[in-house]
Amino acid sequence: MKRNKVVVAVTGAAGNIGYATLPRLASGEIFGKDTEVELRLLEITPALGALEGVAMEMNDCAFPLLTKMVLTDNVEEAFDGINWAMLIGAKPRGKGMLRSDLLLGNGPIFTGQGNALNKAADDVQVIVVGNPANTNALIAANNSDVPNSRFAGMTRLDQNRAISQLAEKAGVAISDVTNMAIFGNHSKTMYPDAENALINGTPAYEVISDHEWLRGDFVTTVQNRGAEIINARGQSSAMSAANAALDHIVSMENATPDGDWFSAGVMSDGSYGVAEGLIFSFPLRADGNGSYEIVQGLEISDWAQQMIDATEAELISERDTVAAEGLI
Ligand code: NAX
Repeated sequence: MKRNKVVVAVTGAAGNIGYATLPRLASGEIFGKDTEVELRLLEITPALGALEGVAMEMNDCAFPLLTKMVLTDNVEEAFDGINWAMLIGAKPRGKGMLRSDLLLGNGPIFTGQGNALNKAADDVQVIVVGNPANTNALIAANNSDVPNSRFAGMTRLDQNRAISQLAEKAGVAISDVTNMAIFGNHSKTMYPDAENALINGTPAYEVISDHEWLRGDFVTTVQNRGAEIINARGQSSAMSAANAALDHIVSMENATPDGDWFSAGVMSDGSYGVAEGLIFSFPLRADGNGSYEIVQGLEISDWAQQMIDATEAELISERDTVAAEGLI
């Protein structure tokens, strides 16, 4: 999509993922070298000082395309007239916290932000990164007049992780791996679908003869990669998460190359038998004008169906938890 100017809100802009996101948004790499960028940087009040520091660094990058930055703790101001919302800010999962605690702790952030998105531009698109991303996106969508199809929960990092694993195993370049779908939740139940992935146009299952790996370590490595990075780095993925969120924007802004697809959690319309109304990751194709379709007709083996059923069950339970609290 060609624009002269784009206005992007980034929540949690002083956080780790925000720090890795902002320079690339302003560099021209995401929206093109002819598109001016205005940034709305939202933080909680105690983090505004840190945000000032990030903004100083952004100024010191002297990006020619960056026309304006608004630093605020007011969500209405942050979302007024925006074309893209990157909802990154959320409370982190503390020690001993259950996933349900995280859901209920972060839920109210996304009711308020969903509501404030009513002030956005008519073409606004939303990518939710803050965890639990799928259900946070569901909460935001349910609390907003913006059409449901504009909300996505990020599973692009999982897609990128899966592509990287397949490329390494097959000994090919990253760009040789295509058609990598993630089904379901951004969580340990997600299903990275190698059965429909291609390597240089050939099914991954033909190129990689180690099918035990494809159904075993490949899946668990992708599912557990976030935890593995925390163990190694002492902090959760930030550079790769920022990169994935930006990849998502590029994929939504441009027509998907022929025959390929990308993944994001979007509102289920019942495709693949998934309960309607969940934010569920599917293979998608974008038309380059702000719309996408869920790719239909992929072959799903009995084993894959069990994986999809498990991640669907988790998302249904998350939905029921937030519904019981009146968040949707
Ligand atoms: P940080 O803790 O470094 O930064 C989060 C920032 O959000 C903080 O600066 C905080 O002040 C701000 N914040 C909190 N509540 C806010 C609110 N109501 N409005 C605006 N800002 C608010 O975390 P970071 O490493 O940047 O991660 C951010 C989120 O991404 C976390 O929820 C994390 O779990 C999630 N992730 C999602 C991934 C995905 O693939 N979907 C992968 C990476 C990451 O784990």
